[in-house]
Amino acid sequence: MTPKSELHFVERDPYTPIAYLYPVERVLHREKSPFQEILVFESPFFGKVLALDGIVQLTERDEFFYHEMLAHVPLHLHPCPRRVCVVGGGDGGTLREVLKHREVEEVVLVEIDPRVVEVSRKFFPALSTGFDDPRTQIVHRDGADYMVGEKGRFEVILVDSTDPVGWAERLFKEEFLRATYEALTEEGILVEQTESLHFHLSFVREIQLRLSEVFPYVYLYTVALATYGGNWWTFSLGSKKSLGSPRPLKVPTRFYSEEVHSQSFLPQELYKHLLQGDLPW
Ligand code: AG3
Repeated sequence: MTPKSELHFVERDPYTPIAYLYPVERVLHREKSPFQEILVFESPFFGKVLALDGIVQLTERDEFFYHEMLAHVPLHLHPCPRRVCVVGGGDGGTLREVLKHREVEEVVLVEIDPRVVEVSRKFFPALSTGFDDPRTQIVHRDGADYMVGEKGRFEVILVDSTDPVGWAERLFKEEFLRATYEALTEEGILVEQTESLHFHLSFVREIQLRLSEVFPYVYLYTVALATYGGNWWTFSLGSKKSLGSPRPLKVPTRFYSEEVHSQSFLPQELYKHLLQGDLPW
């Protein structure tokens, strides 16, 4: 354990029943943007860490688990994802994964806070590789406002948001989900990051039910993460068409694979109980 005198970062998330303590080697950056407090620090095990308003968004050590799962599950399920929208994701991690797909011709990154993009460029070069790709368009707008104007434009929409409080809250409301439905093409797929199955169970259920008011086919898949509070992290997927097997693995990955893909969906029985609201925890 680290001695008491060392500097620590304490993540105190009001929606998480425990706090996480990260030893801090160095604070690399700290600012208050018009939208949030942005903090980058170096931690011995996790490497560089990005926190927004005191909540850890990514660490160099485990970011790829989350970003690969958010991007590659839907991108391997869609027959030909040409145009993709990433809502949030200003660090560029999701964008990096999306751009690995050769079918992708255009990615619109809708990030409300330009400072997150700039901070990522400076401190997270391994994540921000896609910002200058000719297929990338960066739009600094509220994702919920942006989506309303788009009709039949995207094959896949990925919501890489912060927790569903503050600016991100609207991204989980029915109005936004309906806007994404309209913004998707005929076989379109939406995925939202939807928090922890341990700590935010009723939220996960609520989103699943809300999604099924809008999309005919709704699914839930998960990944185990080292750093997000609750660790058993969920992704909620809405699709206009019923989904089958994924296309064969198309891209280089560190974690995602065809096997990981098929094992990531919640077992039927658990899923049924989740929807019924009677999971035994
Ligand atoms: N996605 C962050 C997910 C939410 C983190 N929540 C938490 N730690 N309580 C955005 C960052 C990765 N691109």
